[in-house]
Amino acid sequence: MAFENLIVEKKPPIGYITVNRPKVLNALNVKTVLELIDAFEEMAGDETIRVVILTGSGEKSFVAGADIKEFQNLSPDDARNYAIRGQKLLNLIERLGKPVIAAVNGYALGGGCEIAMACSIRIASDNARLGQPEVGLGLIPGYGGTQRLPRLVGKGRAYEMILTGEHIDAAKAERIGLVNKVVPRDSLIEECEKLATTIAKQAPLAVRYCLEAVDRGLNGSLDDGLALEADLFGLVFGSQDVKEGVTAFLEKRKPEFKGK
Ligand code: DAK
Repeated sequence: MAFENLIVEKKPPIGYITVNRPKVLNALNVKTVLELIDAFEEMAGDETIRVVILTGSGEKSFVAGADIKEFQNLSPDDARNYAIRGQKLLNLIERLGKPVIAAVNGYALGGGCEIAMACSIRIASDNARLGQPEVGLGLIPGYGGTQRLPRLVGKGRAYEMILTGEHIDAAKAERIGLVNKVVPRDSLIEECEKLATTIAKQAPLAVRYCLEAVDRGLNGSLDDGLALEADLFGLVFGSQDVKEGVTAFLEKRKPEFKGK
């Protein structure tokens, strides 16, 4: 599949999606959102890909938000379609069935911060700056920022970021739990690859069910989440991988998981 605004690579078990509009700091126009949907669907359907790394081109930016130029003549109907497309993309990332690591290599603002929050794990370079500046444009976050940010950092800190629109640096983002880890810019992708490789060694079905249990569980009550965990725990016991994992441990060898 050919992309105009993305670089998409596969080095199994890792898939790489890079937003490639460095001149506008990788701002997301409609075409890029549509291409991201295609690229993530492609990664979801490829069994050789176990973890996806999402990043931005250039030295300065992960994604500096939605492309503000496209907001100029947006009708209410356009805005509605805009929202539907964006939600489709972010839900796809969050429910891909395989982990997505955001390699936050600079500005992650507005829709950029929201995309990073839909990823399973965020690793930031030391020059990263994150924020939800929408109120300064007369907007509110529209790709889930009002929902995912408080879930990650708590209500007070989320209010502070959303209501002031201020950017925070990588160290603060790590301190409040918005990113998992901060690493030097030059080793960002390498650090993400190390993490991806460790995850890719685990049983694929178990990884998928863990993602589902955490993601769906967080959206409901504790009782519903525990019931879901029990169901998935039962389901995973029907897999060949659980037999392989347990047998390999007892035979003191490395397991060979098949994802079945
Ligand atoms: N859109 C379009 N162009 C952008 C851009 C953006 N978000 N961010 C940067 N650029 C462009 C700049 O216009 C500039 O272009 P030229 O002037 O060279 O043509 C180029 O990128 C370089 O940017 P700067 O010259 O400004 O670079 P600086 O280093 O001085 O500043 C900056 C970097 C990131 C602090 C600054 O560029 C900036 O503040 N950018 C805007 C960041 C921002 O406000 N982002 C949030 C956008 S609002 C919705 C769902 C979601 C959303 C909306 C609706 N619905 C459900 C309906 C999402 C909204 C957003 O993301």
